[in-house]
Order: sequence, then C-alpha cells, then structure tokens
Amino acid sequence: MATNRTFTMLKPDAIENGHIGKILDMINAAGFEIKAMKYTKLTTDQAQKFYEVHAERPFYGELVEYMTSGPIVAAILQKENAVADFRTLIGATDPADAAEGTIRKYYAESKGRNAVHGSDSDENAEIEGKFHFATNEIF
Ligand code: DAT
Ligand code: MG
Repeated sequence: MATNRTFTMLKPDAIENGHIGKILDMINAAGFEIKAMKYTKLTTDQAQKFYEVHAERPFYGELVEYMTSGPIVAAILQKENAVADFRTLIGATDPADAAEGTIRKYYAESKGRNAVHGSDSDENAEIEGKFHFATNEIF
C-alpha cells in the first residue's frame, strides 16, 4: 500500500555548494510537504548500513567515504505518489542522463556526487525514514 511518503537526503556536495535553499524550494514547489527534517552528519557505520545493498559494488567504499565527508540534510516528504514523483523530480543517478528541470540536472556534480537521495520504493522509504528519525521527530 502506498504511504505517500518518501525519504530524501541532500548530500554533502549539495551542502558544500550552497544549494540547500534552492533544492528545498524545488521540493516545495513540486508539492511535497516536509514531515521531518534534520541537518546532521552520517557516521561511517550509518553510511555503510544505509547503503548496504551496494556493499558488493566497486564504488561502495567511495560512496561511504563521500557520504560521511560532510553534513547532510535528511527529510521525510509527503505527497500523493511521493516515491515515484520524487524520483522524477530528482532525475537520473548520473546528471549527464538527468532530464531538464530535475534537481540532479541543475545541482549534481557527477554520478557519485549527485546532490540528492530519493527512496526507490514505499518499503524502503519507510525503512529509511525510521533509520534517521524517531517517532516523535516525524509530523
Ligand atoms: P540512486 O541514488 O539514483 O537511487 P543507486 O541506488 O543506484 O542510485 O546508487 C546509490 C548511490 O551510489 C548513487 O546515488 C551514487 C552512487 N553510485 C551509483 N552508481 C555509481 C557508480 N557507477 N559510480 C559511483 N557512484 C555510484
Ligand atoms: Mg537508490
């Protein structure tokens, strides 16, 4: 059953490049409501666990190092059809393939440093949201 919620992180490159405000504007303009939000930094353990599905991939070490290299903004977003619509808003993993008007097209540096995370299923949105937020931090 669709939860109408998704989970996002504005990644270290987006923060370093000063893009928090512009990305949040795009998220709001696309009709997403913020249900939880924090400015934080992942520990190596957290980043390894969050990206566990990619543990066997050649870029895993680089991914964990990058995701722990600086602060992130984590958030739970709500909208009808949130997971799919947010994936559309962020664009393809590699900004070179991302459609015009998407967050990654505007703000991602590369396939690895790609500005923003978006959950890929309702089930993962729920798991990822709970990974980052306690019940009393979700509204
Ligand atoms: P997405 O973030 O679009 O869901 P994914 O789940 O396949 O993409 O991969 C998770 C992250 O891992 C991705 O945002 C950036 C990094 N990544 C994926 N493929 C990569 C590659 N070939 N080289 C470097 N980093 C990669
Ligand atoms: Mg993914």
